[in-house]
Amino acid sequence: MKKNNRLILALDVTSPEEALRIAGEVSEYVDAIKVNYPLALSCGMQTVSDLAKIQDVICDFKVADIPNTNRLIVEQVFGNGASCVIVQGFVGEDSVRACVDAAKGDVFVVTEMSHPGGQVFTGPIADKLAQLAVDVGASGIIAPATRPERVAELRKFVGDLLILTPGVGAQGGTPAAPIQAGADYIIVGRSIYTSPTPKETAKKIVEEIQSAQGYLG
Ligand code: OMP
Repeated sequence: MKKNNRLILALDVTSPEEALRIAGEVSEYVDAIKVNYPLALSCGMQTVSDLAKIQDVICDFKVADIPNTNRLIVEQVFGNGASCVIVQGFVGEDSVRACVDAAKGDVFVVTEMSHPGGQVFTGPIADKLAQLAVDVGASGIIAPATRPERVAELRKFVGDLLILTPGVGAQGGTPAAPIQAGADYIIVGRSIYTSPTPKETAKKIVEEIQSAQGYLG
């Protein structure tokens, strides 16, 4: 996955026309497009293949099953042109390892989730989930932009693995704080795809990321 803008679009829309229009509009400002169930279930995996012609696609299916089922899901993800997949770590090392073994690209493991409920169950085990990502050879982790201090703490466990941080904008996080805390990318959905001017909004977010990088020196 390229690292030009450090912005990933979470394209949680439910029409293929809207998905392709927004993806095309913002393409110069994003490094990848994240597809979750709303788009995949409404438009099918053909939309993943179509989007993959524009950008790297991350399938955010939060894969969370036994190893064999995980393998079958991950094979479908990469067989349809995606470059990355997001999986859950709480199902255990064997299940996550099955994803890494089946992947033809990057695997990212969810740690502490960004919403308030993420602090209840995922928060207390997040350090272990980050360590699991390292142990199985994943490419990186998902960490909460809504709690930049947790991004900084999780960085200590994952070394130079990638950290992707959702929760910017609609969930209250800012673009700058997670970058300053050590994130590699921020993930933004609603703030961009509900904007009347998605391209302008994406450009502004990238400028904020660049200012934060400047602040880091
Ligand atoms: P917005 O809140 O609209 O910017 O979208 C955030 C996107 O990131 C959605 O697609 C969520 O499913 C996803 N996400 C989180 O919001 N929090 C998490 O802890 C993990 C994810 C994710 O795995 O991407």
